[in-house]
Amino acid sequence: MEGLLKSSVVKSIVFSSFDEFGPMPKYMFPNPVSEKDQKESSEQVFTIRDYTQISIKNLSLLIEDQVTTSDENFAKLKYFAVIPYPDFNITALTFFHFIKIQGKENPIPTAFAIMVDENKRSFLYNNISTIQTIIFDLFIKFDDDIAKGFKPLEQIKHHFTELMEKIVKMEKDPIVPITSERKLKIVYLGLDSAGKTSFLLTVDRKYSRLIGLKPTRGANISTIESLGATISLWDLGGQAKFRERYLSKSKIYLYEADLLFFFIDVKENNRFDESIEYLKNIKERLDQFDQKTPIICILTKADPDIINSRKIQKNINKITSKIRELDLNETIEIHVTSIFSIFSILRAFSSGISRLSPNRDLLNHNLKGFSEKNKLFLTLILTADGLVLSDYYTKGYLLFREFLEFEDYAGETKEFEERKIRDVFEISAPQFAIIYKIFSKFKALKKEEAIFKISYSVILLKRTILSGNEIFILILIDDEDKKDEINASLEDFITRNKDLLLRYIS
Ligand SMILES: Nc1nc2c(ncn2[C@@H]2O[C@H](COP(=O)(O)OP(=O)(O)OP(=O)(O)O)[C@@H](O)[C@H]2O)c(=O)[nH]1
Ligand SMILES: [Mg+2]
Repeated sequence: MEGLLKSSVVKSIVFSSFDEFGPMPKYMFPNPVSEKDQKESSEQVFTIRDYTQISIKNLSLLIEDQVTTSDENFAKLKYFAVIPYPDFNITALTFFHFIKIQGKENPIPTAFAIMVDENKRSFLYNNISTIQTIIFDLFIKFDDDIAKGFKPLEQIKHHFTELMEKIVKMEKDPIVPITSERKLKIVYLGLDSAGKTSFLLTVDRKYSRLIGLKPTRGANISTIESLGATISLWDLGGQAKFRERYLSKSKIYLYEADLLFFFIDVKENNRFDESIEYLKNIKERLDQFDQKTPIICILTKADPDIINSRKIQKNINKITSKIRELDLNETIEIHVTSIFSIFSILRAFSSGISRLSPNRDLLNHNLKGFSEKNKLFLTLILTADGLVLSDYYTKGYLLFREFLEFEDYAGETKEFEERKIRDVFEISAPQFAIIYKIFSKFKALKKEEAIFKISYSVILLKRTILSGNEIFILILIDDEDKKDEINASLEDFITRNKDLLLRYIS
């Protein structure tokens, strides 16, 4: 094992569990050294105290903001997160899950961390899906092995050796070189005039350039720096002659894409089949590369003045079912947008970016716990650009809507049920518009905290700085008197989750 670790980017691995004595490191590689040996060592080595500190930090991320759920559901909770440990100059990919052990009443929270040097963390991001699969495989066997109780290190060691063998093998055949920065490739695809360049410019806030937009000739690659990562945006002009080129040279255009946005103009129902054909061809290429690139479908040009019209609603339904036919596993996310509703574009873009975050699920889990505990209706964590890093909303939130009547849904047939789900977007749209307006106002105020009243509800806004990045928390409550209590609990939440935000995508 020591040899494997020496030949790998991975410096150390630790499995911790939360037992009667609190968070404890159970299995550690390499073996912890004494404090004296640590002082004398020229390399970085960990003492039992270091490993314990890492275990405490890991497990507190999982268990502090407990979401109300039954034991069986606990067993289903599995999360990955990339977490920094600045004290040790390391970053870890950590796997959290609960293990059922015979004789113990409750499933035991555990954390398993694979640690690399801080400046080599791109290794974790770039190989994340492969490493995740390796870890999943390990714990299927491991959980079985310890179902009757934890075993001595010698009897359990082979699981971890196997994992390291697989990782070392993977490193010999690197997909992407290890750099100190994560590089991401996002590709925009769709027929000509679908609205790709407009979407991109709206995200980029270059409104003035929206007027007199020319068709994109071939690939237009731009780079943005966001959340510590370099993101290259490939805007692939959609005229037929270009489309053929992307498909035949998919090794250049689609290979290694981290995320794909596919655009369809909702007004052009006579081009739906052509669009679907293109999407199908793209999916085939991705499958050839064995690439599990997330696809976000953007239904564009659903402008506020026409979105509720019969025709547009019919078109949305039609294209949605065509996409679903193509994608039986429903991995493709569908968003409805308009350049006249910036928030619709930011929501869709945020949703895509969040797919690139290994920390998204754990962050959402913790935000849910925090929001439930404080009985909040809506909680958003935003960047200064308005990107939503994490969100939580309840049905109660919809009661705040001041624009529509609930009675429409008196008859709860299945059809109504489905319509209701899709309508959540449309119903909440006007409120999001207000929320974004308030958010922009607050940003301009340059204050740390502010309260805005909108009829019967109160929006509480807070600004915080994480390693030089501004982060905003937006909370919707029904009663201003709850403010102090929420504030206290929020401080706590931010402190505990700041590392998940810090390593959101890079
Ligand atoms: N009403 C409305 N028009 C839009 C919207 N988005 C884009 N458009 C218009 O649609 C036209 C085409 O938009 P582009 O963004 O250039 O489309 P594209 O997908 O980049 O087209 P190619 O570069 O040829 O592939 C422009 O005239 C835009 O102003 C929208 O949300 N609503
Ligand atoms: Mg274009």
